[in-house]
Amino acid sequence: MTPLAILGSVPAFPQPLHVGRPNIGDRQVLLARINDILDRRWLTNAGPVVQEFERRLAEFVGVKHCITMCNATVALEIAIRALELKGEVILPSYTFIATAHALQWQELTPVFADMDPRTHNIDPVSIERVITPRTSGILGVHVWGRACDTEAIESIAQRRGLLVMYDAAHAIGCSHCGKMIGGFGACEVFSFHATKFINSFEGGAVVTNDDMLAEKMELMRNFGFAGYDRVIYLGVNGKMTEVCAAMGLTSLESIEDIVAANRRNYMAYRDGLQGLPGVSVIEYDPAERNNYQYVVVEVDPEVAALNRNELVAVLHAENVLARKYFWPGCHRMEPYRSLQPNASLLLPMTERVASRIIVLPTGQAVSAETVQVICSLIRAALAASGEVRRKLNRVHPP
Ligand code: T4K
Repeated sequence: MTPLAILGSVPAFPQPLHVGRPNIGDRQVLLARINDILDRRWLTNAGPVVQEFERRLAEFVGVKHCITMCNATVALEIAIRALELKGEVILPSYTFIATAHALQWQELTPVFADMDPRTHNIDPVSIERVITPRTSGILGVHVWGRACDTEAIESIAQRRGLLVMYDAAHAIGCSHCGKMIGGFGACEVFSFHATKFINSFEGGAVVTNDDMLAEKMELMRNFGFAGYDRVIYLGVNGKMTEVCAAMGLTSLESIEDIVAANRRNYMAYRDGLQGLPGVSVIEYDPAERNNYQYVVVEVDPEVAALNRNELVAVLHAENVLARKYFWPGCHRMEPYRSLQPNASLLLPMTERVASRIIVLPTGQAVSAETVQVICSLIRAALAASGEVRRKLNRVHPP
């Protein structure tokens, strides 16, 4: 039986094992690109590397326009403003806090809809329930890279005269009904944060097929400048730097290797955790393109021998820094918790699922052997659940 640190053994890993260790790509290619940037002395403001990254991203996703930004949060803010969303915008509560903040930051009201527990994505039925005369749009999120029900969302939007955009921070390299994510709604937003599958250190992009919207966002990310000394919009500084684009481009060129590593780890987790009552690894549709960047485990506390929080405590003791994304849901974080104290009444599935999720380490920095060790730790903890629970109750009394 695998010894457990929570019960007094040495931790399985001497160093912390993070969920989001960055994938680096070809270091020599990256360094050569950075050298060129330094030689050119053109460091930001839509330089040649940014332009190439945008062209290659648009090609990869199959859209007309790609506008890179300094991060996805600013990209969301610019897209929301360019679409002229007003009043209330409906989004899932089960997302990273940036989705809600991007609305609130502009003094719009984020209205939280519940999730479909089978997909973890926004539930179209719940969207219908929270539409009011003040609603101007729907901001869907493709959680874990699994697409929202875009058909249902777009049909609601058409019927009710709403705009639709998507937060696709998790979804570069994924498809829906055979079409790459990036081409749905009025526009979609990708994140290239260091912890993302494709990274540009920090970075994001809005992709769209709408020429006017693209032009507007391009101006908005550069203070609204339409030429020397001529400002035609309220703008901000949302630009991506050349060095970030160099990293992004290099990362994009390694996409197949990164997906292969993610997929290998995902399969190893699935095999390693198979047959454990109440513990399931979420599925990715094999008929679609997936990036497998998140390994997400759902723990049913009524069936599994330990609950989610207990398993996370066991893993942290082993230096496996598993995460509880996106617990407790945006509606339970500030300022939404104070502004909308009753939001949870309409979010039963979000509350239920958010308390069951564990996200496990993966990516190129994690080997298949490491995955096997993590799986045996989970198995061992569940097998010794009585002892583990007693120990945890002593350390953190319930
Ligand atoms: N929409 C959605 C749906 C999102 O998930 C996100 C971001 C956004 C919008 C906004 O995108 P950006 O504005 O960030 O482009 C992390 C990321 O920071 C965040 O980008 C991501 N979602 C979210 C899901 O995860 P944290 O605060 O939970 O973790 P963080 O950044 O501390 O990193 C996680 C672990 O990775 C760390 O414990 C250590 C390790 N790590 C981190 C960094 C930065 C490394 O090993 N190396 C690194 O360089 O948010």
